This record gives sequence, C-alpha cells and structure tokens, in this order.
Amino acid sequence: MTSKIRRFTLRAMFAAMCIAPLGMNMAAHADSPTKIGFLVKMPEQAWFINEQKAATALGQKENFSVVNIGTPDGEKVLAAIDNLGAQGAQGFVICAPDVRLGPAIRARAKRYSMKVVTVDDQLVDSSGKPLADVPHLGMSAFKIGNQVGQAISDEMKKRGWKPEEVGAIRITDYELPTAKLRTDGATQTLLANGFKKDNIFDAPQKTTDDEGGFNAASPVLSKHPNIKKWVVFALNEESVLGGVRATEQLHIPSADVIGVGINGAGEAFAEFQKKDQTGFFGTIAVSSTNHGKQSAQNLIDWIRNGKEPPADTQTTGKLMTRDNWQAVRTELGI
Ligand code: FCA
Repeated sequence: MTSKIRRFTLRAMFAAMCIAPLGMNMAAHADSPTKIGFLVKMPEQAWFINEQKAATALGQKENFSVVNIGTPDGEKVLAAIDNLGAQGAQGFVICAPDVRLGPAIRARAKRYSMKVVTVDDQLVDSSGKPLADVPHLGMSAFKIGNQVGQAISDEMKKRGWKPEEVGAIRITDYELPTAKLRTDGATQTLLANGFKKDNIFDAPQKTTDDEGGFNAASPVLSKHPNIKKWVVFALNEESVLGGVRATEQLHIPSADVIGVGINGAGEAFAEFQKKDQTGFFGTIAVSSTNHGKQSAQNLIDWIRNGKEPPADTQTTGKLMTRDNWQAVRTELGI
C-alpha cells in the first residue's frame, strides 16, 4: 500500500514536472509580444536611425518588439535573417544594401516562414523587375526629384544666375532604381527651367553617403575650373553635403553653390544651424518617422490580422531650408 501511494505520488510529481514547463512555455508564448526585425543598409545614417526608432516606439505602444540590425552587405543580411529566425521573429522590414539581393532575401525569409516588407529601396529580381509579392513603402522618387530641380531653379533665378555660366554636379547611383528616378526627376525639371544640358556633369558615387558624394564630386570640379557657379544634387542630402564639401575644398565661395538634397534628417539640421549659410541650400524633407512607423505597422497588421499591405506606397516631401527647417521638422514629426 505504502509503496503504491509512493509510486502514485512519484508518478504525479513526474507528470507535474513534465507539464509545468510546457504550460509555462505556452503561457510565455501567449504573453510574449510579436517580434519583428528592422534591417537597414546604413545604420549610422540619421534617416535610418529615425526609421528604426519610430518602429521601436510603435512596438512599445502596440506590444511587439523590434530587433534593429545594421546590414551593410549581403552576408550580413542573410546572417541577420537566420538570427531572426532563431529568435522566433515573424517577419522583418528591410532596406537592403543591394536591391538585387531580392530573390535571396525572399527565399531565406521563406525558410523561416517570415513575412517581408521593404522600405525605401524596393527589391528587384535578376532582370531588375520589382518583386511584386514583397510589399513596398518608399518615396515618390521622380516627383521628389522634380522638387529638387524646382528648388534649384528658383534659387538660381533669385540669385540672378545665367544658365550658361552654371554647372551641375549630378551625383548618381544608377544601380539603385529609386536613386536614378530621383536624379532623373531633378534633371527633367532643371532642363524645363532652361538649364543647359551640356553643363550637367555626372559624378557616379560608390556609396550613398557624404564620403561617396565627396569622392564623386571632387574630380568633376577639378576638371572644370572655368565654371564658377555650381549646383549639386543627388539621391540624398548626405551625398549632396559631400559634394558641397568638395566645393569648399576647392575654395569655391558658398554664395556660388546651390546644393539641394533629399531626406531631411540629422545632417541637414546640423547644416542649417551653422552660423553662416553654406553651399547646402536646402533639402526635400520626407518623414523618416512615418516611413519607419508605417512600414512596421503594415508588417504587424499582416502578421496579426492577415491583412496584406498595399503593394507600393509612395510618400511625398516638402522643401526645407534654413528659413523653415524647424517648422517642417515639427510638421513631419521628424
Ligand atoms: C535611400 C537612400 C537614403 C534615403 C532612403 C529613403 O535608401 O540611400 O538616404 O533617402 O532612400
């Protein structure tokens, strides 16, 4: 009898030991917030810092956690997806270091049944066509480029510059479709406003940051010492700032330079706060906060409610200069 009771007690204890961790696990799973990744190509750039911050803040409000990862090359992207898979993440937002990684990224996400949405840079397949089944949110690139061209043209007129005496440094990245659309848009508007086609010089950049802009612009400036007035444009303000720094290096007076960027993030704010105006005239500000928040929201709604995000959301921008930057910044919640 006693041995029977003991056996029973032992069995019950054993059963309890087996069930307890299982039960705890299930409870932990039900309580633990949904987890997503937010992968960006340049984690040091203010634009991407803002996006990740906004996604994280939304997660705190809506009970999901965001794993922010910097993925400057293809290997890091794949390692990050593996890492997210191991952590049980259910999806990720990505701005990839190279949009042609599209099929590889999609395949790796599928391995872990993770959902993917892109932000800023849309993934493409091997023939350069956008991946239609990966929802995207990005700038209305060509239109924002048009705004860059208009801002430059207006400022040229205001300064009374004659088109024949002005050169343009077009800092380009033709491997990245959104970048090409932006500089194409700016070019179209400049030409429509009477800019001389022959005075536009291409400066291909290796990286889409200040250094990339500086290195691209310097040789173009050196090659044309006869041109005294310059305008500078590119896919983003970091690159334009690099171009403006190159004009400073050659002692071109800031009054003879009109640089207009795109983004409206930390570096532009720092530039507007300098005591004297530099060659950086302005930037078309887009809300990085909104990009981060909305792309994360789209992904979460997809994971939680099965609501597939719109295939392609395009955002708008607003000219920001020294005169209005604080107001625009507040308006866009940057
Ligand atoms: C690209 C650029 C970034 C930002 C983003 C919206 O990824 O590299 O600077 O402009 O598009």
